[in-house]
Amino acid sequence: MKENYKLHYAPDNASMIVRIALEMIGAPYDLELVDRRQSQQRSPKYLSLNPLGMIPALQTHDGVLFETGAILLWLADRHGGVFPAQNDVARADGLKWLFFLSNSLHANLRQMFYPEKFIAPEHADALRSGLAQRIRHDFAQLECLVPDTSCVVFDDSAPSILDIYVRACLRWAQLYPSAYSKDWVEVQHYPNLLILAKRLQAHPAVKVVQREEGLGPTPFTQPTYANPMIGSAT
Ligand SMILES: N[C@@H](CCC(=O)N[C@@H](CS)C(=O)NCC(=O)O)C(=O)O
Repeated sequence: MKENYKLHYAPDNASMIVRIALEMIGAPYDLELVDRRQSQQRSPKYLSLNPLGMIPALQTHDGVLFETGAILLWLADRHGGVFPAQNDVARADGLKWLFFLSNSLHANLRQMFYPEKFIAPEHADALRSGLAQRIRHDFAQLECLVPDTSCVVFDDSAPSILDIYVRACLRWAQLYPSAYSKDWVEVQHYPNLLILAKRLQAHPAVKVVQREEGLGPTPFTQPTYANPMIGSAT
């Protein structure tokens, strides 16, 4: 018998997206906490799994995967049901937006949350104000997609990895940077994203992760800081 996947995670980190996908797919997995209070993501043991020192990493029978988008696509291709398959006409759309989420929205959020990794401290505020504009524009692009019923990849009747990824980004943008005005992202401008966020947070797969990672009662629409029983988000 093949071993379960092992997800190296921290509560409310990008691993949360993968964990929700694993729950949705119904794939068995074990968890290994990366303790952020001890910066374990930079420990030699973790770097041997993900040399980039970022969470998540997923151990599979094919080796270790990292980068959230790559893990999601690999899982979707292996298990089906959460992203258009190779022969589905919707796959082209799906790929465009998956790469956009990973390369643009998620990457922009990363700079917004950790400016010290990208620029000298005295320039952090200027970087953040430029990024805030770009991130609002990224969400606005996604907001326009939702009413387009031909775009099956943003369809809450069968949530996709894109739906999970977008809602996680929406959650974090409402919470972080923690010492920053909480309404910088102006979520009221994205009513379509919020409607689907409300539906997604009622999904049984989300409920499991919400409970286990202490994400609060409305993790996507009105998020509160994670209060996990084990580990910490930052
Ligand atoms: N490009 C990475 C980004 C992952 C990422 O930003 N992970 C954060 C947690 S949400 C992290 O590891 N932060 C700790 C650090 O950078 O030291 C991915 O898509 O997986």
